[in-house]
Amino acid sequence: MTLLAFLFAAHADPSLDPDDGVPFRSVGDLDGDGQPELIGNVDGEHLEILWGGSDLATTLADPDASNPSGVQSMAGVRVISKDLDGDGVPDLLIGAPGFNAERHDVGRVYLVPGGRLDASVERRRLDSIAVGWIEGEAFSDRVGEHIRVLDGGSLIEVRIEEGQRAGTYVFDSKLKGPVPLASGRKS
Ligand SMILES: [Ca+2]
Ligand SMILES: [Ca+2]
Repeated sequence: MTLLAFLFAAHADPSLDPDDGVPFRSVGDLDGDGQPELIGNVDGEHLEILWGGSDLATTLADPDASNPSGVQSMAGVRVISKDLDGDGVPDLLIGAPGFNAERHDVGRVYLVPGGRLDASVERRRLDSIAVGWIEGEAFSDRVGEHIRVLDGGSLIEVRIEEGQRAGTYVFDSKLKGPVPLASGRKS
């Protein structure tokens, strides 16, 4: 059995709870061929999309991978798959709470429209395939650790657990470019 076949088989096993550490989870059919795709982080550094019904994979490279600290962004520790722009194709919200920029663990949430991806794309940097991202600003904001989609997909909620900025921040789901945490509606 190939690795891909194993991963698909493991995902199909109903005794495995995807919230309980299964490394790959289904994100729906991104390329419209009727086969659902899987997403996961195989090596701690790269997020992979495995294309259903094929042996093809797309690597979404972590912009932090070249960070001299060697600390990775944990991209994909949270992934939400939902059609946010109403084109019928699932879109991906990808949490990367360990993203560093100049400060440690500011975190990001990337929005990758499903229609931007297909099995012919072998490798992209996450920040080049995303149309926008919410970005933390201060040490240990860890944006992306807790994310939810609200109001049928029109809003994105980011929750910060600890520190001065603790609370929930709500954003319009039409993200464009970098969106600072402070521009969210705080509650
Ligand atoms: Ca597919
Ligand atoms: Ca969509």
